[in-house]
Amino acid sequence: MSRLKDKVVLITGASAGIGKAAAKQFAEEGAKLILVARRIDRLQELTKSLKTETHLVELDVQNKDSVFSAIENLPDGWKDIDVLVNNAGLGRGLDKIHEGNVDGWEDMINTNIKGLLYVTRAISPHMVKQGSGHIINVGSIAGHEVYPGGNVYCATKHAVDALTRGMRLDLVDTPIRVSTVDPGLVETEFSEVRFYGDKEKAKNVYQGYKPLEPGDVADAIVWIASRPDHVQIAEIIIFPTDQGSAMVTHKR
Ligand code: 8X3
Repeated sequence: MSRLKDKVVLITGASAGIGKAAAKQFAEEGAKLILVARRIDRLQELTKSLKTETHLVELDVQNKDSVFSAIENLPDGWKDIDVLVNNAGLGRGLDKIHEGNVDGWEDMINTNIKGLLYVTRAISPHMVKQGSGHIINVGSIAGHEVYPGGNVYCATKHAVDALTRGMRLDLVDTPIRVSTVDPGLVETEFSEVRFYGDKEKAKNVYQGYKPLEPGDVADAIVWIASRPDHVQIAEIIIFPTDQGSAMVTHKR
């Protein structure tokens, strides 16, 4: 039987991409899901195909008060979260630093760093109290390398890397595990959001080679979460076979 059967898994950014794929895979393992996203209609649509118990939370992780009150007000039966997948994240623009869009910078910092912190701060005390739990952050190769125009996005993902390592240190005297999955190029809505809805530009990012699919990353997340309690996978970096580094992709 799967080690994830009846575990409560909370996924942020669950309405699309890696979060959605992870929801599907955790459901197949028999986990109970708290799905968090801004777009509740998309979550409702997703749950129709999930054969497991779900609880949906409409929430923008940027909103500090809403994050804490949503976690505080989880209904009975959903309060004891076993696995937190900090997946919500976005990129905004690929402009040089002197031409950057400041609102886009704030969006990235507020979601990728501050949102992740709010959710973690709201949930981790319960994990410590219950004496079990697993925090899985979704980072990026941009947390290990910097590329032109990546400036603030890369900074936020470097912050996620630092926070993952910091959390692991702070929680070492508890049974809580902390892991990160850091993908390279995955075909999701990421580039469309990065380029403010420019579908053509976004499509171009994934052309000429085979990018990762969201399910490839979800595979790693679910594998990490299903290791025995004494096994803590620190970090997994995943590239498509056609990618050699953040900057090097082989286009055929
Ligand atoms: C997204 C991957 O390489 O576009 O995190 O930064 S990349």
